[in-house]
Amino acid sequence: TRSAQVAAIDLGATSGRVMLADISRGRLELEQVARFANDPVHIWNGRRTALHWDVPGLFREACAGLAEAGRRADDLVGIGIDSWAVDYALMRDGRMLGLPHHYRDTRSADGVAAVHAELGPADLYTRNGLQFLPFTTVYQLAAEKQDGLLDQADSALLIPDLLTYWLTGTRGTERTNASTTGLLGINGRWDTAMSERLGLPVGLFGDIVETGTDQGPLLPDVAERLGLSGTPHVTAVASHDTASAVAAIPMDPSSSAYISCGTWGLVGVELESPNVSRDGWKANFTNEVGADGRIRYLHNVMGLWLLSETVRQYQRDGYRADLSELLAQAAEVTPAFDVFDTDDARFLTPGDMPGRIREWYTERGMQPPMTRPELVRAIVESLAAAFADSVRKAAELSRTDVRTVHLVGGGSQNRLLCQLTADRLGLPVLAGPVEATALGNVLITARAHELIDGDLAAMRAIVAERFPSQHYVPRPARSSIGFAAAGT
Ligand code: LFR
Repeated sequence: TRSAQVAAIDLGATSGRVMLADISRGRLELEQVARFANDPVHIWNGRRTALHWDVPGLFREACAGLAEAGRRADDLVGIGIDSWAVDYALMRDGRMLGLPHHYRDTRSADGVAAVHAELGPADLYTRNGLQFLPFTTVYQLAAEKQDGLLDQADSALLIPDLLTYWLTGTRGTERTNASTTGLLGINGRWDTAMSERLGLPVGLFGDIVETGTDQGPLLPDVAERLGLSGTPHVTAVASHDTASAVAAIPMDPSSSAYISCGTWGLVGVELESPNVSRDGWKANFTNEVGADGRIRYLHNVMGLWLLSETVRQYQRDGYRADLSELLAQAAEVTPAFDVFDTDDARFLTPGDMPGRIREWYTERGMQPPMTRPELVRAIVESLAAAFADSVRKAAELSRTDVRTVHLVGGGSQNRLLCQLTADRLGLPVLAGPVEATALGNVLITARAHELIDGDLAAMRAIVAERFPSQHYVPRPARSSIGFAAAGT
């Protein structure tokens, strides 16, 4: 086999990175070549201040990373791009119409009301199979329509597809990410009847691009600017970051649940086909498309966002907080409080997270965690409780005999979180790999270039061999703190 490398651009809501992988000759080496903060921007729009993604800045950092990847590689043949889901850029005549809105912007509340006035949540669920999240693309578009901006657009691109377009000039909407928009029917085709009924433009997202499709070489001027003389091609990988992560989880789907824990905690199982049961709808479980046509049957739990926003608030308060220090202190706390409901909508938008958490308790006449270590402990306990709860629900709803729980992503480095999750479930938690998303990304590109072959199971076997997980055994007689009534 040849010696060749592929690069992954992986954009998370908190940070982005460019990774370089050498997957030739039965090897899988992954190296980080760039890492950068993803800092959204608040911009006045004449009526209010809106929250946007700085996509030109992200593109600049990604390009710098690609140039560095090219310098380190001897033969860079492929590039894959993944990011968070649902958000999009409106386009006209090939140009971007303003910065994409951030899914944590508050505008979608109006969109939710407008959509639900026409199609109730239960109807929507039978059509698209998605859990309710107020920022799903369909709601954002409905809000956009009220702004009057939608009329000006001739198309829209999801974030990874936007970067693919800027790199190659090729346009399309990759399937896994298309499945998060709410506009795709459970049958895998755009639900044009629904768009018509909601008064949304039909065909805004163009053709679906199947995962693994070659999107062509870099534009000549891009290749030249980045010094990539071999002119690598861009592959449409499983461009929804969670789909990439799940593709790289070293699991046996018939007996495992997973938690992909970064900014969000995505908790569920992998299925062969969608499950749109009424119970699943009530439990707010989603059917998103995964690599190789699998279904990611999962629920969104708030995730590490709660910790990062808390640390941000402490810093605003003038406390020089360090998350690892706070977590070490939190591990020593004897919890004298109940867990809170991490799914509460008040935690979605940026702001004073410690204040909102304390408010959640006091509203119920409950004793809130007071000190910083107590508050951090409450967050980790509550996330672990929510993870355990969603694992149990996923198992029950899908009738999966879950014996192992895989926890991947940044959260797999949080030892307290992994241990508490194992304790609450009474099941072993296998933690890692940390970079599951980037691994899923590079594996699909490598397969498209025939550097590896095989199905998902074969790809997962490569990950299992090369990235052994850390085992957390449940502690039997732990006096765990209970669920608050409203949290379950
Ligand atoms: C995780 C993720 C989730 C999606 C959320 C918003 O990064 O992609 O899967 O629900 O971000 O796009």
